Amino acid sequence: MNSSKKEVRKIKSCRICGSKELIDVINLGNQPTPNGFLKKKDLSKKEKKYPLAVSFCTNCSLMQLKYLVDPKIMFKNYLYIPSSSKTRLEHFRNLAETVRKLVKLDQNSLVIDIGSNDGSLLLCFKNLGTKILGIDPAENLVKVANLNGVETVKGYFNLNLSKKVRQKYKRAKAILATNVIAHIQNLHEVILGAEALMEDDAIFVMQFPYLLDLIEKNLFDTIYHEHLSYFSLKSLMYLAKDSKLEIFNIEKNDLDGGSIRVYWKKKINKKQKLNEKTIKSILDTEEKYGLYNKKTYSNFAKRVEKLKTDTLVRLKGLKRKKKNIVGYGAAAKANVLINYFGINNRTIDYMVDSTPYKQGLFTPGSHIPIYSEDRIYETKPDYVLIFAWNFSKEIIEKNKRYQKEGGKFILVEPNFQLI
Ligand code: JHZ
Repeated sequence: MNSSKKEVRKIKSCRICGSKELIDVINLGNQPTPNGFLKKKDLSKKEKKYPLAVSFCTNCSLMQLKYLVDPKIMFKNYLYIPSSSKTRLEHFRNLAETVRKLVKLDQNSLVIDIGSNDGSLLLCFKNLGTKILGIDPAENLVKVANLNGVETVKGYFNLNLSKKVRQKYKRAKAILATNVIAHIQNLHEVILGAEALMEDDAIFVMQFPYLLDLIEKNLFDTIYHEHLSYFSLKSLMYLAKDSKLEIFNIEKNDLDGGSIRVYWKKKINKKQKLNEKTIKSILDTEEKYGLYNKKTYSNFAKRVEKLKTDTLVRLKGLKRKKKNIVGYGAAAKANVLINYFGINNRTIDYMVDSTPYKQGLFTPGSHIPIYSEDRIYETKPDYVLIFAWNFSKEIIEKNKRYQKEGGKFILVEPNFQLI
């Protein structure tokens, strides 16, 4: 079943710079939303599918979804939680430590997390002894976070909500937004909202997967309905223009295939040093790589098409030899890859996932059942395809026994490989 007009709309201009010069990059077809896991009783019902395609703004170089799905459909009841991975939790602890040092947090400082999910990141700040507050639109997760002792306001972050929060609580010493900025339609409001909520010497820290890594490593499966924007630094510089905030530093890290962390401050705040050298060097690297050229994007689309063909040939080969294959990590990106490649529950017998909320459900589109991780040792499949490739190290490490007993892992990106 395809979506109704109200639930999805086509963009007309770039969300950062307003340019209408948008070129098509890749079309991943009509797909269900990537976290739209199904209960058994819903498997016979027609699933809603929405177009999944991205465009590239030739002016500011923001890659962005061509069609936007109503956020209520995706975020009201949300099944993804960051606490299902040790690697991510460790990353959160380091982030909290970095922020504490930068702004000298104490017991009176307020730290606000936008898209705070189950409160995992804020708990790291609570352990450091600061005041914390979450903001998240997912009804189910707001309940979980509050139960975890993380006070959380239910809502989508914008200027209006930010003013309400400022009135009820106070201004923050640090605002965080990890893996959430890409989900928000009005980015200028995010900057205005953050500015309204920040103490004069506060910082605002964003982190998200980096466009250059996505293109270079063929990470096409991180393109999905929840991610409206795929940022280059150049596009962020456009976002910063005319605002009262400025980017004072950028750090790269390996999380989620390669992410960048962007540090913002008020222009009036002279306490934080402006790291112009790093900013310039990243902009130069983007230019040299060709991140602003149309050709880079058409080449990317060709490589993804080839990856699809190669992967299907290899998987069919294994199935012909009667090998059984299961999937590891019912991530959002798993569903994009599965649905774009046209893989089904005859190729992948089942998926395992550490998230309790996903176990017992079925993957959207492909209807593959999801179990807890132990099942691998009960059925001993020949191959385990790691869909959560960003955690392949953690997954392989904790499943050494599976490999010892003769099992093999498969990774698809950047190229199909057996481990
Ligand atoms: P993970 C989500 O994408 C959605 P997803 C969101 N839109 C976003 O931006 C990114 O995160 C960052 C499982 N797993 O974190 C847990 C195991 O089973 O890459 C998860 O379901 N065993 C907010 O869904 C999945 O894999 C393990 O040992 O692509 C990983 O999902 C580990 C480590 C993970 O996010």
